[in-house]
Amino acid sequence: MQTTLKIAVQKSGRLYEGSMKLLKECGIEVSNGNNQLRVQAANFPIEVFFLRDDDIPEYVQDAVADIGFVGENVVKESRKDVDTIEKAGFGKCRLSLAVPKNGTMKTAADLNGKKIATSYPNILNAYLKEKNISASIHEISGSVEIAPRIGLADAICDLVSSGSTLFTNELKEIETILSSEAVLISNKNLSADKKIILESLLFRIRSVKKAKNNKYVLLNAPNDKVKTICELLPGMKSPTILPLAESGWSSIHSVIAESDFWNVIQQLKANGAQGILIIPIEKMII
Ligand code: PRT
Ligand code: ZN
Repeated sequence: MQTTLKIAVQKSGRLYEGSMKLLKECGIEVSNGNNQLRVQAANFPIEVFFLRDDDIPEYVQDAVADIGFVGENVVKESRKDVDTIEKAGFGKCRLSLAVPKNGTMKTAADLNGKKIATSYPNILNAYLKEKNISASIHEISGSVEIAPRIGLADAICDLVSSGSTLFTNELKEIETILSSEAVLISNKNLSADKKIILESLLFRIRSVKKAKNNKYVLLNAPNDKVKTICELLPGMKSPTILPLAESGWSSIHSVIAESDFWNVIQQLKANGAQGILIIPIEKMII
């Protein structure tokens, strides 16, 4: 029988879409039409298990699933014995301390002697210990942001992404304890067969991520500016230069990092580049 790798994905919630989209971008077809608990991919040796996110670290530790997509925040809080092998590039958020907007507390040190509500007691406890802050932790499982208003706690420690929940509840962020995103975790004792499938999946995930972080750039430049412009475009190896039908002009093709994008574009224009096209890359294999 052919080996399959069992991958845990959040059944519904904030990580479901991102996980399924990443598998699709990796060319893996998974249909979850009937809201099933487990589905075999059509064209890759993996079987997807749909689970609650909080259960994923334990299931991966216990080899119910071999690997899984889950928030780093959940992995750290659960303290399960699993390997974190790759950042997945979605589900970004931060675990932060927040206090009433109009109160007197301004820094984490002001939390000494106070009560903090959170769903992340383990991470918060480790942070308070490290910073030598003596505060009590009140563990609640949901709607943490209303705790100060109803007198349940003085401050909160909760996940933040846009900040609008804090804003609506008249809270302000005073410290980030953890920056988080979805990660791929793995059981520590995968068989050799499963490791091979995992390597192949990782190769695809990395190619997709690399492509997202880079753009393909095409531009025209007068020949006397080609050298200067090429120096601005680091490229994968070196840029491709092709002569244009119009004499004295060339077309330059290269790849630039998303993060350099606007800086480089300004400099290219300033150096005589024209007709600049920036094109998304679907997969990038180096
Ligand atoms: O049912 P199940 O147990 O599987 O799901 P869940 O309800 O426990 O989790 P879910 O779907 O809410 O979140 C899954 C994961 O998404 C989290 O563990 C994080 O890794 C990640 N994530 C990313 C977030 C957020 N962003 C986020 N903003 N998880 C929760 N939030 C909540 C936060 O708790 C707060 O209530 O959104 C609110 C704040 O959002 P902003 O945009 O107003 O700042
Ligand atoms: Zn959950």
